[in-house]
Amino acid sequence: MQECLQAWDWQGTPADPVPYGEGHINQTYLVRVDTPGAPKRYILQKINTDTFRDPDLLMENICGVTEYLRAMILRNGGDPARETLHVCPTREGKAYYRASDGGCWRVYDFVEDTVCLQSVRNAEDFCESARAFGNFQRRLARYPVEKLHETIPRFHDTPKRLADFESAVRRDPFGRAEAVRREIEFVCARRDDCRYMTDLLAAGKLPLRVTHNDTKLNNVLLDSATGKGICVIDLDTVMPGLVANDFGDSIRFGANDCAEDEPDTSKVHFSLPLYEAYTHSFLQVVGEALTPLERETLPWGARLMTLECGMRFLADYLEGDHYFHIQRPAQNLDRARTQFKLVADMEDNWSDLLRAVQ
Ligand code: ADP
Ligand code: GN1
Ligand code: MG
Repeated sequence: MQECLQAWDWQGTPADPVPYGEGHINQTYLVRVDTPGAPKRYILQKINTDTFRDPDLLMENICGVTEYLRAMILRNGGDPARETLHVCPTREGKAYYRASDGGCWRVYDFVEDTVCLQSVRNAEDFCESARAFGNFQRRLARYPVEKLHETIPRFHDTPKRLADFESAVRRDPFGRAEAVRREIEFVCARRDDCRYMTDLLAAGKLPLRVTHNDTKLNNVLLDSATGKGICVIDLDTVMPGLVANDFGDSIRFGANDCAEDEPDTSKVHFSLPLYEAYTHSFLQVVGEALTPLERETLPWGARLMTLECGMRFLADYLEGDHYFHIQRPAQNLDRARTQFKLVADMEDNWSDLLRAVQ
């Protein structure tokens, strides 16, 4: 850690980094620097290079997108220090530092006076996250797509995720499959659903847009004074994708009153009012830009992002929890179960989900 800290010119003395946040992928730390005048805070992150195989291309994406957003925010009279991430270059002017042990580290300015929520406090929070993600997508609508690298190939290719899941079940390297037969059956019964969006894409009926691809509530920062959604973070997965997936991933995480890893599924309920609130705000911001079919398929985005995420959690559980960080055994199984409960609830309320979008 000391070696790594020396790679940046902190303009003061950095305190020992403290683990921060609840992301499942990278290792995130808060660094406080006592500078002459006010102390300054930074986010120091160890990039998960098992997940993001090519940190050069990853950081090229993030720098490209944040510089583009910065210029646009400035043109519109906004405050780029609060409305977009800012990558702090190393002493050598690089976007990240490769340590002697091969670990890859990056630093962002900490976006101050914001809150990052793990669940919505009220519908207004959820609407604010919808506006923030909607604006993010709108601002990037003309970003040169050819500049974006695919940081995780086929990230939201649900049939591919299904195939990976089925392979984990077949291999069952930890002998865990027998005890989760019911969950496996749940997925198998929905095999055909998995192709719904990818078939439309393959048929040329849905456009690819610049999307975030990981639009959960804790990837947006809200202003702590006003509650306004101001900064979209966690840009590792910005890639060409489907609008419905960005919409759907937000719904998956936020449209319920439980934690993603709630062990008691009887407490997990899909919230139609929260879904309606998000839909309303999201469409207010991006609605005009969507094709009729994009709009119609938003509920499918919710259903499939939730199913896909459940399959990913369950596959990781079967494979020994090597992808998503866990703090306790069976946490990934609990996560998978909450997702499946939400999918079942969405199916039961399907006509309401469709109606809200109309
Ligand atoms: P992961 O990919 O592991 O989810 P994130 O980039 O989402 O990592 O960061 C993890 C957490 O750290 C976020 O949920 C948020 O709480 C916090 N965070 C990340 N970047 C910033 C930032 N620039 N300012 C304030 N908080 C941040
Ligand atoms: C991961 O990185 P984080 O915690 O914001 C994952 C998402 C999942 C999410 C489930 C790169 O998001 O795809 O939907 O966990 N990110 C990656 O909570 O795999
Ligand atoms: Mg995150």
